[in-house]
Amino acid sequence: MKHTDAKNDHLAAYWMPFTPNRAFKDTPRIYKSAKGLYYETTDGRQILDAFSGLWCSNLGHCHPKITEAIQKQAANLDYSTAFNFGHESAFDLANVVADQFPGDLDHVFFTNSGSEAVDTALKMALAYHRINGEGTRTRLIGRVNGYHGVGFGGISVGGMVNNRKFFGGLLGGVDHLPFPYNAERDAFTRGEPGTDPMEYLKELEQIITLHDATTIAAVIVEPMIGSAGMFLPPKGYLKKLREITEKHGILLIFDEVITAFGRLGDANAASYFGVTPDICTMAKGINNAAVPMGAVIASKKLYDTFIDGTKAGIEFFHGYTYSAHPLAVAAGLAAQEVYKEENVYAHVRSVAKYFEDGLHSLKGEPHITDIRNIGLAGGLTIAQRDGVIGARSYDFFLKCYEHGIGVRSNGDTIAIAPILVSNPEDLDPIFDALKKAANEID
Ligand code: PXG
Repeated sequence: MKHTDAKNDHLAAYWMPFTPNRAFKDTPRIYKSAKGLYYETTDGRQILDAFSGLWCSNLGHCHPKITEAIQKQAANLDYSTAFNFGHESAFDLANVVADQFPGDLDHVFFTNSGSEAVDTALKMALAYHRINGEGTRTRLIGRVNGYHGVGFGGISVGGMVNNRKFFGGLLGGVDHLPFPYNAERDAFTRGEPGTDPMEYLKELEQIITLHDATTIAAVIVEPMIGSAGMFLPPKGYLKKLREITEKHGILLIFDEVITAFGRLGDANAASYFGVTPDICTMAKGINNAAVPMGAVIASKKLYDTFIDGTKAGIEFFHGYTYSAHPLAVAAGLAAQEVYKEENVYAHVRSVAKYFEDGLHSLKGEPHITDIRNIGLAGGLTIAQRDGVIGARSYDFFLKCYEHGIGVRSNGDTIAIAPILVSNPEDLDPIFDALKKAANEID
């Protein structure tokens, strides 16, 4: 082993993602097992998972049905290429997923992560226009503070500064819509703020005028803003966005990597908000994150354009060695059964108000300058200490962990995403820990 001598030096070889490596390796937090709502650490502590892993373990950890499905699949068909070959269960999962999306969102393309799903969706949009005889439509529009994974496409349309600024020129021809939330006015709103959505969307009309609609391929947004700290655009924003994009022949992509499969109390945000985009991305909850998986669902119109527009051969030059990996698919089919059998979406609706009240009861606690919620997703803003972004919210996160609760800090925010099968009594310890953290940090 190359690293042996210094304190915790055996941790050095692993370059950890999105982690302050130096700080972590000095004071590591290492999980050794998980069951239901809890992780167990190597030092024997039970941590209540108030972030569903990373917005993904929606049904709790090591669900026996999902574990069994993966084990069986591993012993029966460990791998099958998806290029020119299929396995039955991939078609089954595509049907189960398609049945849950509204309108003519009918055709599912499998990937292995949300980032791959986003880049797939962007490529689909560009290729669609080209096949459709509108090859001039190459511009993409994202949003300030948007998170669309870490591929070059995703960070180009994404709008979180640190995820972009180190990485060169990115994709050309990208614009960003304004962040659709104003903390001064909207702080402590329950659910969606009531602002006129055109306050934020008039800029889309200006971008369309500036570049001309015939140059714009797609707009991509998170229907619920996740990574930036759980924010909601105002009521009616997504409907208005649909109207404007449709009017100009611009494809609308919802990045549903977090919102698909129950987080809002519905199968996906498109259903929840009653707005049907042309493409949705998903990942995470699709198979409870037990094996890496993502997917893109596209409208019939889009799919038919590819299929009918190609005389022979491959219609979409895109795919991954592990697309529709049998273990991921097996986990997906099992997870989808559990969502149904345990009536998980309705359960989220039934506890959402309790969650909302519990979170908003923290108003007035030290350092908390905003509280937001929808379904079983919550966000807090923590006042900056000495003008240093994220310093106090990181302490807040560490303090929650000391109290046995796993949440997430990002910039000056704390996000809370309880496992979707949580009951009110499982949520109370989360509120207690948040309150203690607010009172115990400087
Ligand atoms: N789109 C959205 C909307 C996401 O939330 C991705 C794409 C990328 O998925 P992969 O599977 O490539 O990681 C995500 C991922 C956070 C946080 O702090 C959220 C994600 C990832 C890391 C941190 O909220 N979501």
